[in-house]
Amino acid sequence: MAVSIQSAQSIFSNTEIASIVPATTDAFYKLSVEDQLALLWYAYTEMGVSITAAAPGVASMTLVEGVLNDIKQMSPAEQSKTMYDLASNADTPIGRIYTSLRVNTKLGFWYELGQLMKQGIVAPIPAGYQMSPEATAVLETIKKLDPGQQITVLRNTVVHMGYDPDFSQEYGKRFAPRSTPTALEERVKTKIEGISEQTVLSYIDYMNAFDFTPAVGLFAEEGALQPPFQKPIVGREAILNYMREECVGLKMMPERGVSEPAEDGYRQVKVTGKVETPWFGANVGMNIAWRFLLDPQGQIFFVAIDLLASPKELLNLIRK
Ligand code: 45D
Repeated sequence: MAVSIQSAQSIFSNTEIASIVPATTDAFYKLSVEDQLALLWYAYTEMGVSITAAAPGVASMTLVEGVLNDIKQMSPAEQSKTMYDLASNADTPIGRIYTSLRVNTKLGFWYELGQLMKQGIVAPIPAGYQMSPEATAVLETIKKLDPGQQITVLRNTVVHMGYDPDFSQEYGKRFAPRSTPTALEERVKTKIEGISEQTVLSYIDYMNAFDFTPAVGLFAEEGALQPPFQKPIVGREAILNYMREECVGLKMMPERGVSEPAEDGYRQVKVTGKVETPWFGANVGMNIAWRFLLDPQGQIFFVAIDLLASPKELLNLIRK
């Protein structure tokens, strides 16, 4: 059987991913919009981990200052309506602006709104609001997740708000801003126990330096990158746009891995370790696996990034 992106998706298929995250996200979407907003508020304020002060720096907040100022001028009822419209994907001017934003800016927007709600400048969730039993159950599930899984659920809900029928989810067709890579003298070389494949080591080093052009150069022309719970992003240009949009500020800390020959001269490599987001820094270490399939030239034909079910999966390096 020839190697394809589809066949590559099942390398190291015994990796246990945190499927509780998409399951919880689906349960969330079945709730009323009022319940969704209240649940997010309780989850966010009671989560036990908080956003680091430096975080909004990755968010290009100038893009949303106008919208935030407009919201501040509104009556409390209009403010609540604006949040309701965003969460229910209503076709409004703010909904359309919101959808065009990068993920980090969407998160920054809600971070600001959350601060304003705490200060009483934006309408809070009404005191004494009673969530439905279903919403209470989803909230309880979220509270029991590990912090890396909790913040992934929150992020998912924020990403899906807003409205735009013409918006392209295809990264290849979107403009993505560039950022400045870390200076060469400030870079640190990664070591991964059990791994000597230069492609894999360079991938981590370039990603940690936010040097996305050479990082993408490690991929085969039609190579693919599959983020957690998403479809593969195929081709260098699309991957580059994705990285520019979503990978600035990430800290990758691979710990160990295995490498073994695969069919047709390919090689499969699994690496486990932690990833930190600029939003939570060292407060939240996400347990991650990278499953690489390298082609005979040593280029990345496929890499899946998985959010692991539990910390014990960090040690699951069985060759399968
Ligand atoms: O509605 O190698 C209120 C890739 C109430 C790339 C609120 C990767 C009302 C390749 C509370 C105000 C990227 C795939 C809302 C690796 C309301 C690669 C606010 C992996 C919404 C390793 C809510 C990277 C707020 C990974 C403020 C796994 C919520 C990155 C804020 C994961 C939530 C990053 C935030 C994650 C969540 C970041 C800031 C999961 C951030 C999550």
